[in-house]
Amino acid sequence: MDFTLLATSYNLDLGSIGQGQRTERYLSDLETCFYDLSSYQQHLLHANPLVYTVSSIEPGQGDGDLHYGLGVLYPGKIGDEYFMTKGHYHAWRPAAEVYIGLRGQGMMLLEQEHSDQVELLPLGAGNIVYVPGHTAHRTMNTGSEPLMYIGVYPAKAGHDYQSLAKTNFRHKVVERDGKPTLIKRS
Ligand code: S6P
Ligand code: ZN
Repeated sequence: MDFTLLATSYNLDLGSIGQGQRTERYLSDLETCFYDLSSYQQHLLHANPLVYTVSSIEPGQGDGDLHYGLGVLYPGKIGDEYFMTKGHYHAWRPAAEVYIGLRGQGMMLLEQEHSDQVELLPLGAGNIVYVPGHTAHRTMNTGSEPLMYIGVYPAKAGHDYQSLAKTNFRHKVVERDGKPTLIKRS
């Protein structure tokens, strides 16, 4: 256990948290995510913006330990599809997660692995989303300022991106009449 990580603080104006390990994802890292490939490639010809960062705090690695991370997801769109995270299952499938919205406006897409159950839930300042185990989850920024949230999850959860690499979720979330709309992929 790293006792120096028992207390930390976050700064939403800086989008930073304590001594968190920061991961950066640029548009070019998300090539399997956006359905409108020509808009995606067009965008990349002009710029490769930072889409999101995650800064994680990992005090312990035991079976009962928790990790948490501050996510900062920037606003933007590719065609009619919002800037989003890659999305993942937890490698240890039973691991659930709690997302606490701190600033901005967004949504979470949840898809259960072994059923057709799908949820599109608000995640912004004032919202909390519980992600059950065995559930793929992805976050979208549907607003015009950075979306900031904290996710708390079992230390042994891990990430499984591979299982989603082909299907890229069963649904996409696009803007229709100014609103986030869930559409089943054909
Ligand atoms: C970890 C948790 C979040 C995500 C973050 C980025 O279990 O769900 O910290 O890592 O939202 O998403 P992704 O799909 O790139 O890991
Ligand atoms: Zn997760």
